[in-house]
Amino acid sequence: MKLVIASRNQHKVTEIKAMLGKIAGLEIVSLDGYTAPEVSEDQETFQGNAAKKALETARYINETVLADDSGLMVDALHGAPGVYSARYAGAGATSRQLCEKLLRELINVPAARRTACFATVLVLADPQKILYTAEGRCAGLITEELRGNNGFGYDPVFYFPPLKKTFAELSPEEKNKHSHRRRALENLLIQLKPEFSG
Ligand code: ITT
Repeated sequence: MKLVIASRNQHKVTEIKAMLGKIAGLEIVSLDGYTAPEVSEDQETFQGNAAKKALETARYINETVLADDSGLMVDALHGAPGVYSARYAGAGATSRQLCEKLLRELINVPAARRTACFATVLVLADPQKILYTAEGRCAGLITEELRGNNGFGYDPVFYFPPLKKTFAELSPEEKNKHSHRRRALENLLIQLKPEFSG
């Protein structure tokens, strides 16, 4: 089965390919080589945006696709930036700009109240309909400064207590073992299992 990852974010594509790449019977390809219009992410939930990205892209390119909508929810900010994670510091903001904006918003918030959670919703769709939906979450704390050079987005300020490091201090393999995206993919694979041997 061929699966096109309906994402313009190369970091996500790399992570998903690394995690799904070895499954027998699944050929994972990126959107490179397809002309597909950018889907406007105007829904209020990760689920809504992931479903929209998946179905619109599947219909346009006439392939089975996997879409990923993700974000960071910070408790002290009542769940922000949430579905606005990519645009929190304006269109086209860098990882550093996103992280610095978040740290400014949390400037007087003590360590105990800096709890946060990454979420990923994956939607698998063919041109006719949504086939499967899966979610994964990962809990952590927001640091007081940027730490580490790996990963992308908010990884430099997302401290993962079980490994005592930020996601940006983890190797790609370590992040892919524990991340919200990994957990969402595992939940998707549980549903897909009868269709694949690996
Ligand atoms: P596509 O919609 O094309 O997939 P995008 O980057 O716009 O790409 P989202 O709408 O899901 O994707 O935006 C999620 C943002 O949340 C993303 O741009 C990052 O800033 C952040 N984010 C998502 N997953 C992350 C992760 O694993 N580590 C760090 N930040 C992440």
